[in-house]
Amino acid sequence: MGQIEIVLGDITELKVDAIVNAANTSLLGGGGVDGAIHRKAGPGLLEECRKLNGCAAGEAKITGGYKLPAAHVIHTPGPIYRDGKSNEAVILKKCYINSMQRAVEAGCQSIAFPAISTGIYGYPIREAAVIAFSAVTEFLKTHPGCGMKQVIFVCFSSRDLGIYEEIKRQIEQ
Ligand code: AR6
Repeated sequence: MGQIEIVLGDITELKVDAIVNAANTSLLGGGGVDGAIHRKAGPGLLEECRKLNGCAAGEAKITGGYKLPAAHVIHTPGPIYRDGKSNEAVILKKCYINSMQRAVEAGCQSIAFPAISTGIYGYPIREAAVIAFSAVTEFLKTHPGCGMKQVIFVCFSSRDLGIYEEIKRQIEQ
């Protein structure tokens, strides 16, 4: 767990090797964190995304960071939350695992995640945060020597920050 940090703030301001975008399957931009990332990265990002032919929910594709301080953006469409019984947890876990995989393949040593699916897509924050921690912890355990030194969970509200900190404490016990 030593590599995992939680911060409150705007993911578009982080100077890390990769930030993760909670995208949609078109990869052509949208609202929320997706909109913020595209606005700050500039039109080059959209141009590169157009060539990717979209992305299925749970999968992840990597691009450059353009005008962002981050070197890369990893785009992953999360599940749209329906009732909690429609494969949402499986898809959300895949978002974290596949994003870690893309980052490691690109030689990234630091990565920052937003709380995927918990905004416009309606995933309950507490359940989503448990999945975020367990997926990343599992990836780091099963990929020793992958070179990932720092995983940052970026919370956009102090309420989300409190929930993430509580879950981290529970897991560390
Ligand atoms: N930095 C960090 N976190 C942020 C930022 C930011 N700048 N802005 C929002 N968040 P959402 P989703 C948080 O809605 O639920 C888009 O239209 C936000 O508070 O961005 O996966 C896409 O194109 C929440 O905790 O993504 C899709 O259509 C988290 O990021 C759809 O929204 C995710 O909220 C994806 O919905």
